[in-house]
Amino acid sequence: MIPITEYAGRDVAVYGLGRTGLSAAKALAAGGARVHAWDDGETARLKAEAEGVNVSDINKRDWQKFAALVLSPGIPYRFPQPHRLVRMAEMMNVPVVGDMELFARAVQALPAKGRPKIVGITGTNGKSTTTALIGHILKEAGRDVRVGGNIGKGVLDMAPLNANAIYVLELSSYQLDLVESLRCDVAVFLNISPDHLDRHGGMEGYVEAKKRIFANQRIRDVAVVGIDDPHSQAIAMGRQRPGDARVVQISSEFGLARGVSAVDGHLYDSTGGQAIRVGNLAEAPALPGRHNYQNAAAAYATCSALGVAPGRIMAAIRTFPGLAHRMELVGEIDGVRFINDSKATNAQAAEQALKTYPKVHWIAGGVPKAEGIAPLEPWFDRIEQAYLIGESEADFAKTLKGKAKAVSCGTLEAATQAAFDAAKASSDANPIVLLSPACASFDQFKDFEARGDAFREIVQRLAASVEPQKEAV
Ligand code: UMA
Repeated sequence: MIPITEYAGRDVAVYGLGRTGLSAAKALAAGGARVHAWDDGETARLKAEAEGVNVSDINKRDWQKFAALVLSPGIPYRFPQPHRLVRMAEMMNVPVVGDMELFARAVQALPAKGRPKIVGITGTNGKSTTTALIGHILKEAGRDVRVGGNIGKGVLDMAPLNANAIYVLELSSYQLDLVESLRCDVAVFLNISPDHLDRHGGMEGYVEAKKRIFANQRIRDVAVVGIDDPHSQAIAMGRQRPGDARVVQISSEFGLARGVSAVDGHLYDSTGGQAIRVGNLAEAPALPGRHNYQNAAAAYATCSALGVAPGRIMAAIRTFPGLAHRMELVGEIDGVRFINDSKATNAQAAEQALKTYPKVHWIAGGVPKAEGIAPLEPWFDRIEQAYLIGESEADFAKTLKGKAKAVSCGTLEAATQAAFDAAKASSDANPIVLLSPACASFDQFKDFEARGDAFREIVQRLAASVEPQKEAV
């Protein structure tokens, strides 16, 4: 834990007691603040209480005494409209901060020589993989590295600050909205496409939130920027004023005269003006597909900026184990491979998976995003059959009608069974059952992790039910 001493002896309201709020409440209390923590959910309150957090209904407290409101990123800050308690804080002149801001200020308060390095990673897709990959490379290179943030670990839950450490932080647009002082030694901006627009008042607000990752960077810092989409390209071009951090452009689509490129998986470093071949990403089994080439290029550029030699980076890229729920192989039964890509909660993310495999038995559906699966039409010819689940069943069936075969299955269990039966019966030599829902999970699961875990368990049960028959034969 990273104790926060900034509010020692003062009262602080903490709202939301998930991963962020719980860790912030504990860190503030450890630093001497009087914490008043609240969550609208009883389960979260009971859990916090059991962990020693002072739970008290901040709706009923005197807001004049609060020195700050620590807001969880999932609670609306500005859009669709500010949460009632955000309005209350603003009315009472109580500053609203996020856990990242508390972390950033704690780092800034250290003497220059005692400050750890901070690597921040944002983007619409690929940020968790890139974050984990950077963490893996730095660890393999013998660095004292800590990985957290949106990837699933509250930043204040991480090991205490020390001068030699490198904090590798996945930053969501929600978290960036609540940050003022964060200065990233290396800021990674992977890509941007419409997502979470309701929380940012539209695309412009979303881009502005993401761009905050560069705030406070200085000339000696590094900005690693993907240039494979128009918004990111404009951002890379716009960051060339005197005093800006050094920009390293990355691409998985273009060979770059200056930058890091990974076209067709061939990783080249031309940051010095001359293209140096680093390696072939085909040797990295956990990083298939063009989107992963972009992630690898970003991780390479970052670790290189932190002084890790190209050969060491490439060796670590080869051994990267991958992340759960992102194109994760969760089983193989009778030659049918099951891929868990539950993290694909929008069409752009699902597109990455569909692009990777020539033919798939595709399980999709849940709570759809505004654009549904229409943007995936160029890849519909890769669908042997779609197995539809959840709230979006009828909508997706309509979009696929006449373009790809689809069956409505209702549940993940029924979809997996049906996909397995059809895949096994197909003439394809290496059939793939792919769960890449292009939807949020909340209609049937707690979150995408629970959905992916459920898929893994269903596959395990299927494997167990198939095994005894084999033995009997
Ligand atoms: N709550 C209320 N009142 C409300 C709304 C929520 O009391 O009106 C309470 C809920 O009851 C719950 C808590 O707030 O107990 C949840 O807070 P939260 O949604 O901010 O979730 P955390 O557990 O703190 O997790 C957050 C990130 N979640 C979101 O931004 C939605 C996690 O990212 C992150 O890993 C974690 O902080 C640690 O940094 C998850 C995510 O889905 C993976 N992120 C989005 C994404 O990647 O697309 C942005």
